[in-house]
Amino acid sequence: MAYEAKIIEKKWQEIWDKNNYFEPKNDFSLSKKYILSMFPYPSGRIHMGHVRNYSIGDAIARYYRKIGYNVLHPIGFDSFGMPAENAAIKHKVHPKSWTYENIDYMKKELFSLGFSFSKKRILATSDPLYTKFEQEFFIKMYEKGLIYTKEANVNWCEQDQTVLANEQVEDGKCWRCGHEVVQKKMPGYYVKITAYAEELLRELKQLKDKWPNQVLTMQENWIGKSEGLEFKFILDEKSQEKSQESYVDVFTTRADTIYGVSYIALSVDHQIVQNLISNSYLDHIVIEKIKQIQNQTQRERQSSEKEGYFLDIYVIHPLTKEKIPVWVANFVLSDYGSGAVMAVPAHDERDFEFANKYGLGIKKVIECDTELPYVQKSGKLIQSGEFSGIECNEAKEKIIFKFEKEGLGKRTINFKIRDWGVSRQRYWGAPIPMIKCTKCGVVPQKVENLPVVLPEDVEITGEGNPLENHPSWKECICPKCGLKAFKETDTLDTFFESSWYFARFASDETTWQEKALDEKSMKYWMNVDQYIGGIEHAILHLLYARFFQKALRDLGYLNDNEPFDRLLTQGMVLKDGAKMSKSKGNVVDPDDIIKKYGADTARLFILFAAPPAKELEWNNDALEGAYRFICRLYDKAQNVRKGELLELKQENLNKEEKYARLKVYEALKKSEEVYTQTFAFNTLIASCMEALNALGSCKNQALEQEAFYIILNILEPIIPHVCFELSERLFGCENFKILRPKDEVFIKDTLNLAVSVNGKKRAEFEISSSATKDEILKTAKENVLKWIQDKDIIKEIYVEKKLVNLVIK
Ligand code: ANZ
Ligand code: ZN
Repeated sequence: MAYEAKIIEKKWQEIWDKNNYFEPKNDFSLSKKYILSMFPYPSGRIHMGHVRNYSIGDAIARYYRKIGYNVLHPIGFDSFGMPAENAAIKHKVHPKSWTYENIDYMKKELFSLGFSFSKKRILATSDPLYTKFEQEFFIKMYEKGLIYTKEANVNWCEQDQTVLANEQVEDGKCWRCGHEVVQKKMPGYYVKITAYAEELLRELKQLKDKWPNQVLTMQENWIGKSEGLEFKFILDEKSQEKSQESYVDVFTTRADTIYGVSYIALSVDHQIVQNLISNSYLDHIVIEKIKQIQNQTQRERQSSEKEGYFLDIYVIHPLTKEKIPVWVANFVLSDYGSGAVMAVPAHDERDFEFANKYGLGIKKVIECDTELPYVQKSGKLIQSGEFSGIECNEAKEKIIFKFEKEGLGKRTINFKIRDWGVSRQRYWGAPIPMIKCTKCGVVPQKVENLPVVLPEDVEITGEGNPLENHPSWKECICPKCGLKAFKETDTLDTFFESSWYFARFASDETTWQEKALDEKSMKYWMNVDQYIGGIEHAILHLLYARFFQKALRDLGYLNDNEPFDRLLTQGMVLKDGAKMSKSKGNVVDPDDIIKKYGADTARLFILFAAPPAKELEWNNDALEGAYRFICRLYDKAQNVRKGELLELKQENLNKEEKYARLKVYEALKKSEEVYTQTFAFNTLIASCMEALNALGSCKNQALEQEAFYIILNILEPIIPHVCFELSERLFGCENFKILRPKDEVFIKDTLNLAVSVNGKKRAEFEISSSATKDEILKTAKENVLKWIQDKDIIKEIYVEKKLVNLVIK
């Protein structure tokens, strides 16, 4: 019986299919595990990153199934989005047929890898049924004030001709195509993620040790909570006249440094700056520069060299009454705090750099021996009036207290996170279910008329919004007044779809037609026990999904506060040191591996080559190695006695046999922690290999049987086809349950003892733990004959289970 991967893989996939092996049970009295790997975008083919992601998830899901859990392990497709439209432009195919053909192909690929996904709960987010409920959520959120529309500066990608969320701009470039992002004022819909900023931050604490630290830190920084003081600097009389404003509001986290303020810096979009421009108080060169800065993203402004201009106006310091110059500066964000900064060069990096460049004052107000800027939050205040001599943290509190008491300012909390802009000017997305009526303004669609579906007859040219350009699609009747109105022609950001698919999966599929989310299922299946996916989603998807969970909870759809209990971020798959990607031409196609070696080899290799969270370097030799291991397992199984397990008595085993059995049980013991805690599959596989080696030449049938029974069980989640096949042949498949480790196997029945002569260690020997003291001393002497020959032994000392010491003359 040679190992024929193709035949057995096909056989078992059919059996699993026929018996609905991997469908979740609707028996809610069982203990459950919801294991989810991030669903793929249907780009065309499965790549090695997918294979890795799904091999990890599948191993975990199969393990829990094996130990008796009711397991939900679904898969679907994140199927709206730009690439479908780009394909339409390039290959003249309809985005819909391109998408669904890809889905069909990728489904086949996924199932050929033997992943234990539920087949009844497969979905694609571009399905009209999915759109229907998504639009329902949109309307409910809109009615609750969690979605609103406004005209605002947005990130615009010229290449993709669409708006991007802040989270989708990376270093001033489009996360998708890498094109420069520009600022553009446009109307759009916004999701009020800021309403949950506090909760999103607070609950990160509960995810500690369950999510990777790196992800938690990234989310914490992105949410960016700061506590500080907000207060006014009054403009002097002449400056009020010029700027038509009476004061500048600033936000500071360092109220303790207030005596060190030497200038005020305004953002380029600040009202005062705008007023000075329209009243012609600024030089045209300066105006030009300001406009240039306005065209940059906030991020670019911050990363460029510090740049600014004196505005020729002044404010009065509220405590010292000094006259302080006001500047406009590129590093001041217009949408953070009040868009103005009280600059303290002596104690802030940016303020220092700017002051140095433009020769502005630098006043030290915290005692320190180091060079400026001194940015630590410790030390006593100096040159700070009544607050001099006080520790800065305490002084900060006192100053805030004073400002609040005298009505000059107030304690404020600011968040960096911004509301999520979800309008996209593209075709292949879920239409935003809103109507624009000239009489009634913006009106939601009636829920009973959902879904609002996309027209099929569109021309996709890459220029302009295809729904806007469609001759008739947008025309409709206003649900409020019945007059002619227009549909919103923007579609939703695809991250909207991926923000709730996990909840949809958890819903019993027999309820899918009627409702978005089935309450009983939500209670039972949510939240996801183990989520597995790429680190690239650390902020974007994982933050949106957490928001959605909370919003849906508050709309009464589900109960849990957090969607994902535990998160594993898998490392990238590399080849020749670089991420596998089409553009680098270093991809290995999973299909080729399956064809050549079989799915089990692909799975084994990918789980053996590196711990899941680490990068994995592709290695053809290791791939061959994985294949050879499976062949060897297969080979050895030939000699194993079939049928019922024979009785195996520990005391009847010889030394080699005991050792082999110990190795098998060590692997078994390890399997539990690997599958449920560490996910260090590589070490578990190594243990199985070791056990198989130790079994080497053992001729004990009972031992071999037991060893195979256990090893096949341990490896089934990793190489399921092979293990199912061999288990069936050897034991009949129904036996396929994991054994508990037996303690007796771990009890060692020999001792290792050292022998010293006059305190100097001379030898070591192994002896049965049941040996008597006389036997031990006798053996000890035999081991050190060389040193005690012809000598008188005056003392024999035995330290129990440790050593023998012989004292000679
Ligand atoms: C004076 C000061 C002195 C500051 C000092 C810092 C250190 P985080 O922690 O990120 O919230 N700031 C306020 N509004 C700003 C804006 N719109 N654009 C850029 N910077 C702004 O940062 C808060 C600090 O960033 C504030 O505290 C303010 O500078 C600056 F030794 O005030 B600070
Ligand atoms: Zn109307």
